[in-house]
Amino acid sequence: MTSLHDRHINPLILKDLNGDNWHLEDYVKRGGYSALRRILEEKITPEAIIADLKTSGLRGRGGAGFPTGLKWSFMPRQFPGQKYLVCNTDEGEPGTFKDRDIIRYNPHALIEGMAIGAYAMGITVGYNYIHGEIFQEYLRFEEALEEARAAGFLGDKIMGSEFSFQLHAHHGYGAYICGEETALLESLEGKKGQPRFKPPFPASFGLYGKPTTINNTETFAAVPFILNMGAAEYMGLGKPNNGGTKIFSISGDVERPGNYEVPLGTPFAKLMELAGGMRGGKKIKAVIPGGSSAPVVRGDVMMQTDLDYDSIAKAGSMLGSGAVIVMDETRCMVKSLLRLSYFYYEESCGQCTPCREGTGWMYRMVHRIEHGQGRPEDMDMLNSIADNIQGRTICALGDAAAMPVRAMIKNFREEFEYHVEHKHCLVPTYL
Ligand code: L3W
Ligand code: SF4
Repeated sequence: MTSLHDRHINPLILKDLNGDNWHLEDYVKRGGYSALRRILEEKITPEAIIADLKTSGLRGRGGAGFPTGLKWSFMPRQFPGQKYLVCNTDEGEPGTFKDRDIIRYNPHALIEGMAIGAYAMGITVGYNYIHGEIFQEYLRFEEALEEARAAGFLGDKIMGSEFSFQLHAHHGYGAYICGEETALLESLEGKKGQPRFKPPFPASFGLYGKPTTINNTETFAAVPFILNMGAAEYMGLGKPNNGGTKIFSISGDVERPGNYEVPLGTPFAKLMELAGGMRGGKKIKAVIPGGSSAPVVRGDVMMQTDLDYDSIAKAGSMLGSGAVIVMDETRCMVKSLLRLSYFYYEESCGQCTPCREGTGWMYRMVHRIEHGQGRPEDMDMLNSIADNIQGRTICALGDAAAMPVRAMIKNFREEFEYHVEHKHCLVPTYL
């Protein structure tokens, strides 16, 4: 899967990438580092940059959609000690594969975005935490860092200004939970990657207990484009409360899976068209619109839904990280849920009893339904376990494990009941 195609709509981050033009000189030819240069030469104030981000409507692209300008404004300006900037490239959500393409094909957009963030929040040290299972991308990012340092875009007195910023890459070990921001910080500190209680949020107690701003790769990478094109114009690409473009990683039963950058608010049907439609002309059955943590939506409902935070919420799900998993009429929902529930069971860090025990319990129940040993009361029992996990854990993994279970049973209960009654799948085998 690659971002290297021309089927985006108004792309910014993925525009004009051909696989080889990731180097600093290519990025500069595309207008790269001009936002940082302008900020430093014209001594644009941090307040003005943060105000622009607020106007742009940029929201966190990692899953929660928290307003970026607001997050940046939390960073205490006059803090006497070290403050940190952290990028979360620990992309592990099933279905999500956009951040790896950003650091592989346009790494300098991230570096410039982080440098601008550091300037705006008065931070001198940053880290990019990269998922342990992606090696080439990690090496690519290290190369890009070297290029930026050699050209004076990182390091001491950037472009001859008084602004210094040291940025380092850190390669994780591949645990999904390290994508949760506080587990990531623990891991970066060299400890076991387990989430902390929030609050305090990283904004006040982050890396090594110091104020820390942590954003997703795509969020930082959007920043130079916003400042170059103008915050209002960026906002206008999308719709109110849903500014700008978003990269959607579309996978599953479509003809052309891959990353597509489109304005927020683009109809899902349009994204399907860009991705070549359903593979083999089959019918659409179900869509998980925001990474595996997002509740599944029936295909016919999704075909009437726009791709923005509010519209997807109205359809009963979440835009999340923008990973769109499409399932056709041949897919068994019980089997799909079995895969998902195994993932969360496997990835639970084990700190909270509802998550540690509940994910295993749900997995074993879905396993027995799938294998012809289900009981009529199992669906209600699964809902009850999910209820007892959701909202009762330290981090969002508990919710992420519970939501797909509830949504699958709500939207496709007949398939679960058929499995229990007939001890095999409802989906006709001839399809
Ligand atoms: C200061 C406050 N800061 C909130 C900050 C907080 C965080 C951001 C959002 O989960 C979701 C999860 C996954 N003072 C603050 C504050 N903040 N209130 O704002 O916080 P939160 O808690 O809403 O979300 P989260 O814990 O960051 C993220 C979902 O994303 N998800 C995840 C996908 C995984 C990937 C991946 O593999 N790359 O993205 C997908 O749907 O389930 O719900 O920074 O500190 N008062
Ligand atoms: Fe760990 Fe699960 Fe608790 Fe998160 S919810 S801290 S993954 S046990």
